[in-house]
Amino acid sequence: MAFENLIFEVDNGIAKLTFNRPKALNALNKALLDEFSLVLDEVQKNPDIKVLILTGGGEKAFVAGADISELAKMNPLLGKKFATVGQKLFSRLESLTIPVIAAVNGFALGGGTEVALACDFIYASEKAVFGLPEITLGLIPGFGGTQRLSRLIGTNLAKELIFTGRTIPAQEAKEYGIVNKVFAPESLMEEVMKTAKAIASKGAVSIRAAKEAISCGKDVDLETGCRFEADAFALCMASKDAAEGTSAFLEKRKALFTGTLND
Ligand code: CO8
Repeated sequence: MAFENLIFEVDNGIAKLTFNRPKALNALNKALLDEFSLVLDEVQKNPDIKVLILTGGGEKAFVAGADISELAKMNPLLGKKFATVGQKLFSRLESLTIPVIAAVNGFALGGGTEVALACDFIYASEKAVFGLPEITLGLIPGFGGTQRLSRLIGTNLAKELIFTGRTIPAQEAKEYGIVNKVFAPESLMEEVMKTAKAIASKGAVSIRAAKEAISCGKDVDLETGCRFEADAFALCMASKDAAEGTSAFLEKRKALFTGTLND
């Protein structure tokens, strides 16, 4: 698929979406969000895609936020509409059944941090900078940032960052649990690919079940979460992967997963 603001590639079950407006530091304008939505349609339709990676084109940025030149022209109704479009899109991203890794290679500000927070986890370059600086524009985060950041790092820390608009380097983001791992810029994509390949080599049914159990369980009490887990576990037992994985262990060989359910 050819796009004006994105590059979308699929290779051996691993899809990579590169935000690609380097002159505007990959800022999210309306056209880019429309293309992003088409990519999510494709990812949902294509069962061969096992992992999705998001990253930024050019040398400096992952995504430097929503496009401020578009925001500046919005009235309240258009602002609400744009925020809702972005929120729905990021919720769709978050609820993809396959794992999504954010490879944050530079500035991830405002909408850039918000899109990364909607991924399953974040690997970052030492050059990456995170933050929700909307307050410095007289705004607040509008693509889910007030919600996802506070759920991830706690309300007090989220309030401090959002009220001050302070941006933070990758290492500090790692200390807060926003980022899983930090790498030298030249190793970032190699390390992300290593993890993506490791995930893609596992059974797609159990990866999906694990993601659903964790995602569905995170906002409910432990007992309800454990019920989700038992149902997800039962789904795995209905897959050829469970038969293959357990037999392979007992036969001391490498499992070959097909990601399919029993006939
Ligand atoms: N929108 C539009 N253009 C941008 C953006 C942006 N978010 N960020 C950078 N650019 C453009 C600059 O205007 C500049 O363009 P030009 O060369 O034509 O002047 C080009 O990218 C390069 O940027 P800089 O020259 O500023 O590069 P620096 O290295 O000096 O600085 C920074 C890099 C620190 C990242 C700086 O560009 C910056 O502060 N950018 C804005 C960051 C920001 O405030 N992001 C939050 C935006 S608001 C938001 O994300 C809200 C999300 C929810 C919306 C809800 C819907 C209503």
